[in-house]
Amino acid sequence: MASQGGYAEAQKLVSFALSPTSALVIQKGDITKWSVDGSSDATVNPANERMLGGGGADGAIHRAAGPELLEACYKVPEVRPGIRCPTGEARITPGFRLPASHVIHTVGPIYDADSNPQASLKNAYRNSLMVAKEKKLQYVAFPAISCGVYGYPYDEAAMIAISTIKESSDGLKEVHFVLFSDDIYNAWLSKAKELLQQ
Ligand code: AR6
Repeated sequence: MASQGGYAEAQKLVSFALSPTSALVIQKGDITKWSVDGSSDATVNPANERMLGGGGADGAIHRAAGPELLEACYKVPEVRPGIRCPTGEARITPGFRLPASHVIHTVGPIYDADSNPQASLKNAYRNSLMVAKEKKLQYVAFPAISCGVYGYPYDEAAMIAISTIKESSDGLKEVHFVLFSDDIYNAWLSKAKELLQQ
């Protein structure tokens, strides 16, 4: 584990090696401000199945990206009436006015309504990483998918998020978690120490 000074201190940024060529970075902050590279990076949007915006991080991402993002979302084909991205799947659009060049939209489970929320949350992370790799992106930032409106318990979500990234990050340089609140940041950091430190 290496913690860096300056900006890193302010963002409480901590990084963990996943392999000799890839790292997991955990930081506090606002995901709408995040970028690393500007041409090969993506912000993950915790969307809903309609994929036309909403509250929470989804609303903030749409406001920061501008109305072009909603136009791009409308162009994503529906797989069933009104549904562009079923739970656990992922779709990609440009990032428009966001600092990151792309947005990967994924849909996590509604904790109390999903028959297998663990599998759905794992799929949301795994399919987001797969989409990033298909586009040859190098840097991806996730918020705590399903941990807001969708009600997923933080500790359980942290375990699934970090273990899935550990299994599926080959080919990416850095996977970031940009976490809004202290309690979620602390849950992620303690789970990363448990799962990633030798
Ligand atoms: N940067 C980083 N994290 C954020 C930000 C931000 N700017 N804003 C909120 N969070 P949520 P969900 C955190 O509710 O649970 C939407 O209406 C937030 O504190 O955004 O997957 C969609 O349209 C929480 O920890 O997503 C869906 O209908 C985490 O992001 C539904 O909410 C996720 O909270 C999706 O619910």
